[in-house]
This record gives sequence, C-alpha cells and structure tokens, in this order.
Amino acid sequence: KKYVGMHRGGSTPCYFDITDYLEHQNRIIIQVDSTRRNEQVPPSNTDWFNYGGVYRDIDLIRVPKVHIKDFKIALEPESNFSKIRTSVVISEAINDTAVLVIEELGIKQEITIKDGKGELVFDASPELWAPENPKLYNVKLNCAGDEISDRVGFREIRVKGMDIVLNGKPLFLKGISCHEDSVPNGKALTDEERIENIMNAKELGCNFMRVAHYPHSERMAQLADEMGILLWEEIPVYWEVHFWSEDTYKDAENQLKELITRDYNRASVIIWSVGNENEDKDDRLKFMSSLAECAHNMDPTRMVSAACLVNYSKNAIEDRLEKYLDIIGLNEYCGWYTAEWKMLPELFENSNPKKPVIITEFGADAYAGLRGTITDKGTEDCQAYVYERQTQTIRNISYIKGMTPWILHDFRCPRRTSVNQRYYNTKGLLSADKKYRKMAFDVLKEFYHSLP
Ligand code: GCB
Repeated sequence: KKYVGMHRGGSTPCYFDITDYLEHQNRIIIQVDSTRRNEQVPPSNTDWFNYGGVYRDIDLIRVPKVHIKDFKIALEPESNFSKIRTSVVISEAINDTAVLVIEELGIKQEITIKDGKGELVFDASPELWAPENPKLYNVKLNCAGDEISDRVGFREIRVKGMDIVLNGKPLFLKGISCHEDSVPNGKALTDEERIENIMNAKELGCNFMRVAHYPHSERMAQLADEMGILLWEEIPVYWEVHFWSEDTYKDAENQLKELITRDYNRASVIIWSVGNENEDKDDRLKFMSSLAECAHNMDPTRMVSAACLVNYSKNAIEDRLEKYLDIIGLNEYCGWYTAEWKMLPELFENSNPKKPVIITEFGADAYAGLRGTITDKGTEDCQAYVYERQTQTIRNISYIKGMTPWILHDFRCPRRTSVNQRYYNTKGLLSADKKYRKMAFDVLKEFYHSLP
C-alpha cells in the first residue's frame, strides 16, 4: 500500500496525481473520517445533519503530462460590459501559446503562456447573463495539446453606494435559503432534486438563493447558470469556531479558496459568504476579516458578505466585520426567537448601515399540516403570520436590498428533538419531501410577486 494524500473538508473538490503510484493492477482505497471535532470547520455543533462518508463525485481523470490546470474567465468589472478577462495556469512551467475560442461571438484569442501562466484582457460584447436571460456561451481553451471547455455566462455585479447592481441596474434580491438535504438521498442530491429546488424558488418569485451553510455540489451552480438564478455561496464558518486556532483558520481558508476556484466561472454566483452567526469578538474579527480579504484578493468580480448577528445589546445592525464586507447579511428572528414584534421596526430605526443589507434569515417553525392561531407556535398559521409581518416591515426599509428567509424545505437536524420536530428543523416553506406546501409559501410568493 502506498499513501497518496489527504484532504480536509467534505464539500469542496480536491485532486491527487497518482501517476507515479500506478502499477499493472491497482486498487484505490479512500478512507473517510467523519468524526465531528470542535476545531473543524464546521465545528461539532451545527443546526443541520452533516452526514458523513463521501457525498461528492469521484472521477479518475486522464490528462496529458502537460495539461491545463486552471482556467478563469469573466467580464472585466467597470469595463462598460465590453471586456473579458481570462487567466490560465498550466501544470508545468512551459512557454507556449494558449488559444481561447468563443465561436458564437466570433472570438479566437491567443494567450501568451510564460512559465506556465498567462492572462489576457480583450474586447468583447457578449449578451449579458441575467436571471431573466441566462445566456451561456460555449468556451474552449487549447494549450499544448490539452483542451477544456466550459459553458459560461458574462455579467457584472457591483455594489454602488447603497445599491446592489447587476449589469448596471439596481436590483432587489428576492431570495430563499436552502440546505443540501433530501429525504431519500441525504446530501447526495440528484440533479432532478436540485432542479426541483430551483423551480420551487422560481415559483416563489425568487431571483436569488442562499445555498447555506457550506459549499453545495458544483452541479447547483451549473444548474443555476443554466436556469437563471443568482446564488450566495458560503463556507461553514458556523457559530462557535475555534477562531484563535491557526490550524482552524487554514482549514476555513482552504475551503474558501477551493470554492472560489471551483465556481469562479459561474455567472450565477454573486456573493461569497465567509460565515454565519459568529459573535463579534476580537479573534473572530481577525479570522473572518482575513477570509474576506482572501476572497477579495482571489476574486475582484464578486461581492463578499457574511450572515451577521443582530447586536442585541443595542438592538441594532452593528458588527465590526461590516468594514470588510461589501454587503451586510443579517439574521434576525423577530416573531420567533425574539418574541416582541416592536423590536423589528426598532431594530431598523436603530441602525444606520453604510452598506446594503440582505436579511439572510428570518423564519418560524411549522409542523406541516398543523393548524392553530397565529400565536400557537409550531403551527402553519403562526409561521404564515411571521412571514406577513416580516415582509410588510422589510419592504419599507430602504437600505434592505434583499432577503433569503429560512428556509425552502424542512431538513434533518438531530438537535431538534421536540414532539413536532422529530429530528427535523421545520422552518421550511415545504415539507422535507417537498410534497407539502405550508401556508407561508403563498405569503412569500404573494410578496415577491407584488414587488416591482
Ligand atoms: C439560525 C441559523 C440556522 C438555523 C436557524 C434556526 O440562525 O443560522 O442554521 O437552522 O437559525 O432554525 O434556528
């Protein structure tokens, strides 16, 4: 037996070159350690079931000795939608010429490769990708006998003042949060299930999904590209992480880098989130601001955010991390964990954010089919009422530029042990099998369809 290597984190891709290990007959053995540990990302305590084992595809890939290792392509920001930037990394430090072809645009560009690397900005006027027009182009790259292809959309996402601007037009992100969880398949969703989730979001009137709290399969972003829905992608820096540990930081940063490398060419992905609900402490600020800086350095074409907590002592949107973000994400549970409704308008009045805000979570549990009054917790009536009050308040707050209520469908959650939860988090608008629609689904649908 020969040891090839190891990888931390079960969500993002990795690869190992096994060329030098091969013999006439081979057996590849993959061992998975699914133990939850507090020093890991995510740590042991999460409000979802993280499953275990291997839940991503494993491929045996044969490539030429000299091959294309990385290839990025995107519309150049602030270029008036008229320039494309591409960069190429080759497996060896060769000097050569790579050829990029986008046939539909009549583009054939030569990229000079020096010491295995090349970069080029060139004029182009692609039809812009947007949720209502998810235009993708077949892009091909050749170098030293290797060829790769991708389907790529071109769009520009920026924050301008207090607006989130897609292709030059301010937009409101009508979103919904979603876990990667399925009754029959756990985390290993089929494409049919992913398409069903996107179709349900579209029926709600969404142009945006928050795929929480860890990188979902790369198929999700590919399908979002095809079907036209914007995405918030996140790494599992969730709740109480060992923010003081350098090793934990390395793990988080590695997941962020692998995610950005994986989905850089996906037009649907507009926001990298560096975490969720982490208390504003010094070591956490250093940890998460470093992640934000890393995302900004790696990717100037997207926005960086995090789902922050309300500053409860002031009932205000205030977190020192905001300085390092482009967009402020905020989880608030008024009408649920925060019982008093008057806290919601007060929260927004007490706040003076300098950047656009997305309400990344609000919600309420509802056991599918359970009815009662609006004050009976756990009923559909109570959940629907929370959605009504929340949406009617949020719609009047000018600095709120999007929302992703919690959550599209119920999901497995070992911490949720009450009689109506039965090891599920029941804040879904749909039951876990997605066959049953709770009343709140229609409340959100009506709200999104009433927006311009
Ligand atoms: C939160 C968390 C989310 C939980 C949710 C809940 O604030 O971000 O992971 O599942 O609340 O249901 O309590």
